[in-house]
Amino acid sequence: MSMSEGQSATVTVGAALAEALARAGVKIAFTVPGESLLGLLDGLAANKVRIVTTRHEGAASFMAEAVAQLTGRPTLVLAGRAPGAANLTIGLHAAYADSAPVIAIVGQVRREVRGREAFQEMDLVRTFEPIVKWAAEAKEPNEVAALGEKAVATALRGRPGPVFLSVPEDLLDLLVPSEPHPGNRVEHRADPDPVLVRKVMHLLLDARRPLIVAGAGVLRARSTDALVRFAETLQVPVVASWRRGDVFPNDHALYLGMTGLGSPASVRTRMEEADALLVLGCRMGEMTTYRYAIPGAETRWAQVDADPRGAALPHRPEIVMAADVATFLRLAQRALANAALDAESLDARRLQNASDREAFESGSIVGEEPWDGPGVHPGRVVATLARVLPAEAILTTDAGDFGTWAARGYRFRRPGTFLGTTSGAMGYGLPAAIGATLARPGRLGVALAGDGGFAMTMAELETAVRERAHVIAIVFDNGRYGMIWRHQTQRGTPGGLATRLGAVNFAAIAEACGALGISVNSDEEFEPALRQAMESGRPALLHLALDPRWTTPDAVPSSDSAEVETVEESAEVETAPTDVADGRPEAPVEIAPEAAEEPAVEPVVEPALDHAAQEAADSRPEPQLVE
Ligand SMILES: Cc1ncc(C[n+]2csc(CCOP(=O)(O)OP(=O)(O)O)c2C)c(N)n1
Ligand SMILES: [Mg+2]
Repeated sequence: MSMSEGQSATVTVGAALAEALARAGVKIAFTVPGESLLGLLDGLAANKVRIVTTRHEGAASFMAEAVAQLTGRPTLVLAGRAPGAANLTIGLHAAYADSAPVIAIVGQVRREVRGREAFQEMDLVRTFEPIVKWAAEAKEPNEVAALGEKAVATALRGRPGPVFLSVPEDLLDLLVPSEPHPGNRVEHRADPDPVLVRKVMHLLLDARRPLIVAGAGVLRARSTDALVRFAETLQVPVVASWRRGDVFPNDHALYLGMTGLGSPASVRTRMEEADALLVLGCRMGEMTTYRYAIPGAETRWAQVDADPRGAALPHRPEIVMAADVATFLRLAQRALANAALDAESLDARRLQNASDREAFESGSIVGEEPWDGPGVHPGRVVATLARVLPAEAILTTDAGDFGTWAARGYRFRRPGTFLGTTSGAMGYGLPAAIGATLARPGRLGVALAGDGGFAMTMAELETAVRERAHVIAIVFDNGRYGMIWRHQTQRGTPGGLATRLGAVNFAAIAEACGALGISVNSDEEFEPALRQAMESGRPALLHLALDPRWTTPDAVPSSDSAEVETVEESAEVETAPTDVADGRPEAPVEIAPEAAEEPAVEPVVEPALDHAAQEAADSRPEPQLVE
C-alpha cells in the first residue's frame, strides 16, 4: 500500500489480524463460518491461509487439533458467535490434553450491545478460560492484531496448548494503521543445567531395571532418532505413553509397547518392575500411569519435559528438569561421549531386554484366535492393516473398545504416524484423518472408529471428498456403544440400557457423499477391500460387521456354538433373532440388527464376558479406566 504525504496507510482490523496470524506461522484454518468473522476470512484468504469448511464446528476443532498435534504449528479454528463457539469445546479440550497449539477465534456480538444478552451473546472468555491456556476478548481496533500475535505465542510457549480469542463483529471492518512488521521473535530458552543432565544419566546407569517412558514431547521435538541412539547407547528400553505409540519405532528391539487402554499386561508389569524411570516429554496422565499407580513407591524417577508440572502422582520425581527433549538428548549424548560404560553390565542389560521384548511381542499378538465369523475378527483387521499399510500412513483413532485392538497389535514404524486424543473424545477419528492428510499431502490417512463415534462426525465424509483428502475410514460396527456396554455388563446391570444402537448403512452414506463405500462381512473380504480403497485414491469407507461379543483383546469370544448356547440358557429375557450377541451365531451377521426386533434389555449375563470381568476384577481391584 502506498503512503501519501502526512497520511499513514490503513488496513481493516480483519486484514491486520489475518496478516499477524500468517506471519506467526498459521497456514490452515478450519471453520463453519459465521457472519461475524467474514472480515477475518477475507484477510486469511489474501494471506494465502488455506480455509477448510467443515460440517460441524466440533469436527473443525478436531481437524485443527490433529494438524496442531501432528505438526506442532499454530492451527486456526474459527466459529461464529455463541452457538458455533459452544461446538468448539470438544476439540479445545482435546487440544489441552494433547498439548496442541490450536488458536480458536470466535465472533462476538457488537460492542454496543455487549452485556445485554444480545442475540447469540455469551461471556466467551469466562466460558472458555478453564479449558484453554489463555482467553481474551478484543475491545479496541488497535489491539486486535497484537492479541492475535499474543494468542499464537502463548499457544506455542512452554507446554503448547489451545488459546481463545473473541472478536466483536463490529471491529473487523474498522480501519487501523498498517503497522510495520516486528518480525518473528525467537524465544531463547536457557540450556538445562548439565549437572541435572548427569544426574539423570546416573539414575539410568546405576539402575538394574531402568526404563524410559516417552511421550508427545519427543514427537514435538522431532527427537525420535536421538532417543533411539540414546536408548541404544545405554541399553535402556522404551515404553510409549498412551496414544503416543509412534514415538519410537515399534519394531526396534528396545521398544516394549504402549501404556494405557489396550496395552498387553507386560507393559504394566515392566513399568512396575523398573527401579529407575526416565519420563521424557510426557505429563504422566491418568491413562499412562494406570490411574497414577506408576511409578511405584520403589521406583526412583526423573521427569524431563517442557513443562514438567501437573502430574497428580503421589510419589514425586527425584529429578525434575524443565527442558525441551531435543536439548536434553543433545546434552545427554554429549555427556555419554566422554563416559566409559561398563561393557559387562551393558551385556547383562541386552539379555534382560531381549527377554522383555519377547514378553511384549508374545503378549501383543492379535488375531490368532480361531474365528470363522460371523463378521470380522478385529485383531485380524489390525494385523492386516499393520502388514498392508505403508509405513508413512497416518492412523487416527476414535474412542471405544474397537481401538484397543490397534493399541495392542498395530506397529508404528515412523514418528508422526498416529493421532489419538488423550482426552478420549469420540468423533475424532475421521476429522483427524482429514486434517492429517491436508497437513501432510500425499500421505494416506486411516481413521479407526466404532459405529457410535463415527456417526458423531460422519458428515465430514463430504468434507473429505470436497477437499480431496485421501482418507480411509474403517468403521467397526457392533451396533452399540460397546465400551460402555462392557462396563455395564461387568458391573452386573442389564447390558443394553442406553448402549444399544440401530442400523446404519455406513457404506451407503459414504457413497451418498461421493466417497467409496464397501461393506465387509468376513475376514476374507477385508484385505481386498482395503487394497481397493488404497488404490482408489479417493476417500473411502470400509464398513466392518463386528459380532458384538468382541470387546477388547482381553475378552475373546469363540465361534464355538456350545458357548453361545450357554449364553442362551442363561438369558433371562427374550433375545432378538438376528443379534449374534444374544446367542444366534448361525444367523448371518447383521451390520446392525433391526431395531423393531430388539429386546428391551439384553441378557443379564454373558458368560464369556463375565469371565473376563471376573479375571479383571481379581487382578485389578480398582475400577477400570473408561474413555
Ligand atoms: C464425545 C464422547 N462422548 C461419550 C464418551 C463415552 N464413551 C466412551 S467409549 C463410548 C462408546 C463408543 O462406542 P463405539 O464408537 O461404537 O465403539 P465401541 O466401544 O462399540 O467399539 C462412549 C459412549 C466419549 N468418550 N466421548
Ligand atoms: Mg460400537
